[in-house]
Amino acid sequence: MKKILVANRGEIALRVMKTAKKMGIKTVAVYSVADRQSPHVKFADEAVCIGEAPSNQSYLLGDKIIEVCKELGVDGIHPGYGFLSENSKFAELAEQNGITFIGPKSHAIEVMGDKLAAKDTVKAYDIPMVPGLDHAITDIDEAKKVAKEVGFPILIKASAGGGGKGMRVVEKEEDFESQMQRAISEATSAFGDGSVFIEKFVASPRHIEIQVLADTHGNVVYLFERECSVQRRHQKVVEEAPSAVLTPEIRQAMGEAAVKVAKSCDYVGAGTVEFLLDENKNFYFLEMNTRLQVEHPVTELITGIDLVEMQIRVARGEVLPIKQEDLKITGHALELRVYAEDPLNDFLPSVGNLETYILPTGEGIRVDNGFEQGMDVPIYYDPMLSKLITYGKDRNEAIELMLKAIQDYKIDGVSTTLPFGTFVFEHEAFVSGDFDTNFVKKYYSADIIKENQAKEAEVAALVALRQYLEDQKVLRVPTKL
Ligand code: MV4
Repeated sequence: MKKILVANRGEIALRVMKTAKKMGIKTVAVYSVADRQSPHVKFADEAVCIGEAPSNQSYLLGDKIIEVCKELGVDGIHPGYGFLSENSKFAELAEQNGITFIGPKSHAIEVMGDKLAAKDTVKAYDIPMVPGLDHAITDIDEAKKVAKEVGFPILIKASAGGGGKGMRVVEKEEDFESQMQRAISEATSAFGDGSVFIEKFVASPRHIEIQVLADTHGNVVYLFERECSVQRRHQKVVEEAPSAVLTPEIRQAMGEAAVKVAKSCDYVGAGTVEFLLDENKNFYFLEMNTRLQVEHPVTELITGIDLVEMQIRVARGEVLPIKQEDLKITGHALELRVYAEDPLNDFLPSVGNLETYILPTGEGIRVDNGFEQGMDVPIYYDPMLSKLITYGKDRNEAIELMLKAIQDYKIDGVSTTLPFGTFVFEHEAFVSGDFDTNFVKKYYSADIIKENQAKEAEVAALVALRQYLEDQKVLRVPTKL
């Protein structure tokens, strides 16, 4: 593989190109007119404008991207995350044109993109799953019977959904039919597929996911877990590796289950198997994400493995150079997603110009960033500016480093999730490790950040006053003479 096109933008496009460059592989960027001045365009060896700002006129134009590959002699496409990364048709189109899709085969993408097909595929592999119905509801009486067996509350999920879209909790039997009808019509309009199924509702789960790597020779390894329980409305904000609560035994059991999930769909490349962990530390398979994830850096830091390098190597047909017994966890890593969103105003996107934009630096600090001072944050895409990542010898050290790095990250012109990060990393529940996916709902309100900011302003005023009085003393000296 001599030349890779990165079919993405922002921090992940840069992240992929950095590894390609390290491996001596040429890089091609594609960009929309809104991203003309973006760092990923400047960093690439070649760059091609593929259309207007809206992603359906640029980053989602699979045919156009394949055309660019053919014109420039590209032999591999890295899709990053989002956009075309989990589009099985695109993966297939690339392969049909003799270009390697750096990711799994279209079959694996397709199966894992459909929750019921995924459950069906892993069924023979003895993977723990949440009790419920393993096929789409067609018979209401059957569904009601299963709901009563597993016990209310239950959760209705859309088979085509993912990331929480199209889920409905049903508290009691009387509500079952109406909620099911709603779920079906929501799923039909959102995904063009009205298949829904039911599961027992796990009320306070932790979200734990396992990173896997697979080659084309049947080797699969797991690179331990990431915990992503701090999220709001299914949007992750803080991730860490390892989880504060997994024992070595559960870690191994989850890791081995994840490897089986990967094997069940002949997975190739880097993938993530999501699990729920309940209060009694039972874990259940949820779904598999067939891409490199946003939060992959925390795994890289605790394992010392460059996941993008591994993706490229297995895409070239190489045998995985790592064995399970070579892998171990060293230290602790945290990630805060820095979004241009206003945590004081319901996390609404806060677009504008990055008047000040200065990144924190230092040992144990990594910033996967896609912006520069002076740039506008475009309204067309996900408003994530960067990922702030810290690595320490243990969890407390990573937390301390993170709090300092947030202080040193200077952004003016837009509101960001940085103050929200301070709230999380100072919170007793986070620090102690006693939290679940309800963390934000349970503890967060804008008032807490406002109070913190008022306190900080008070401290700043006191510091200024003391300095003023000191200055006065010095200035008075000559008049005394
Ligand atoms: C669940 C659940 C409770 N019980 N399934 C949300 C996203 C999708 N991947 C699955 N999700 C959930 N499935 C059962 N049977 C709770 C969630 C859930 C959740 C999962 C992971 C991370 C954050 C979450 C927030 C709310 C609900």
